[in-house]
Amino acid sequence: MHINRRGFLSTMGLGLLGVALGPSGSADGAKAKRPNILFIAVDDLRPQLGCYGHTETLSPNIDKIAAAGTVFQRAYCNVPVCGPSRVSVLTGIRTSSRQWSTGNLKTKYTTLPLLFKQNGYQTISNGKVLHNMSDRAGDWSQPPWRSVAIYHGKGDWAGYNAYGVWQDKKSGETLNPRTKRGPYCESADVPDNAYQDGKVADKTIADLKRMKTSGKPFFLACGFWRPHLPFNAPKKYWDMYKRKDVAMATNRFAPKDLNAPCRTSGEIDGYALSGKRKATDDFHRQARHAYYACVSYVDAQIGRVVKALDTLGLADNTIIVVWGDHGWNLGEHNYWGKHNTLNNSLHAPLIVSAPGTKKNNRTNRLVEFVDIYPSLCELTGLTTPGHVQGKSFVPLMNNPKQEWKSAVFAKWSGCNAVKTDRYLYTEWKKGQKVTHRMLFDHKTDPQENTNIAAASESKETVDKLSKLLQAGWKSIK
Ligand SMILES: [Ca+2]
Repeated sequence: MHINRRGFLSTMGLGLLGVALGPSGSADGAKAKRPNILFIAVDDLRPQLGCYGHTETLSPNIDKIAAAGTVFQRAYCNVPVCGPSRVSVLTGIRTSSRQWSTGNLKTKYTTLPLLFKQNGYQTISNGKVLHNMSDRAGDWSQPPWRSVAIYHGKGDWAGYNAYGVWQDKKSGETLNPRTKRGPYCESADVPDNAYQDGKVADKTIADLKRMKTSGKPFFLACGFWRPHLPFNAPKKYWDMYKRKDVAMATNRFAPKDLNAPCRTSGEIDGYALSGKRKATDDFHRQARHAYYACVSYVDAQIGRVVKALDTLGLADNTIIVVWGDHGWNLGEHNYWGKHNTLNNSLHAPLIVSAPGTKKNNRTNRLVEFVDIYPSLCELTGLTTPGHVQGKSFVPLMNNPKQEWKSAVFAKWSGCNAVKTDRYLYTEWKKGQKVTHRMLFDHKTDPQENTNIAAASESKETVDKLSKLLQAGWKSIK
């Protein structure tokens, strides 16, 4: 048992384990009832949620978790793509866009699930947690579980469909001629567990029932596949929205004076019903409608899991973390995807509820995904390993307005970015020479419609932010 006494006591001071300790307040009591963690990852979920003020999207179950804890209103991923972002969360290391698995990290590290496993937790991985199922499979108490062994299979629609990705026969008649994949969205009239996320919820609920009687604390990771492409969700979730009421992005153009190699991937064009259609109003409305349906579908699965937690009497001693692995552009700048350092790609949802912390809490302070690892250590009284490159955000869960990090950092292929209270600045370099810059003033231009990096009045800001990028995350307190 590696309890850091100082960390434990400071946690006690915040009253975080007050519920867990029981009337005796003894350390043994805390040891016996160390908080569980329900760790919910949602693929490609941008903060398109009611609790982030997006009331056009229906997410009542995530909003309920938010009401019981803290919404990090300005949380940033460290890499805007699935695999590397997930590696950064589960290792606490600032990854690059090439680090799709933990295997090529040079730092010596213990992953978050391994740390919990070493400290008496049952660690479970259901659905998409790390990008590859085999990555650090031994760090979990049981082999990672997915409803199908392989997701990124090769072959045509029939092969994909075998994994339940598409459920509607019409999808099989609507293939992308190049990839032979089905449409980028689908609204089959099927039950929740016809698609993978319903199965992930079923498995997670079964695990909760099993763990209720095991007597051990758990770190239960539950990774939902939607709203990642293809935007497939049961029809009933599409029916929650009226197409005509779905608002399109108001900035369907490239940022003015962009002059930088900022783009998005062609991922969506690997599916049918995309391509040239992307510029049309029909597509903009349909794609947003489809994304919202997927958000509501996943939200309902999260609701089922949280309800089971409650019914089983586990809720009072369970920390819940909900995070999307990065943001997404839903037609803004005519982008459909992530893969750049625009705010829409880097800004991601992060919601944490923990026993003994403030409810209905929200903070505007800047946090980043490498901060999740040390925060979970603090909330459970474990020592944060020395390799971790983040800072615990737990103090913000009780005092959301206190002084905090003045900047957070992100990397993408060929560039580095820094987000401060006011600005988001990106730099591309060849050797030591800066080749391109991108600067947005979020105070005057939150939609990022004008790159002001080359403007003469930006010179002082650019110099300052360039130096900050050079100094890096270690220079930030
Ligand atoms: Ca993702």
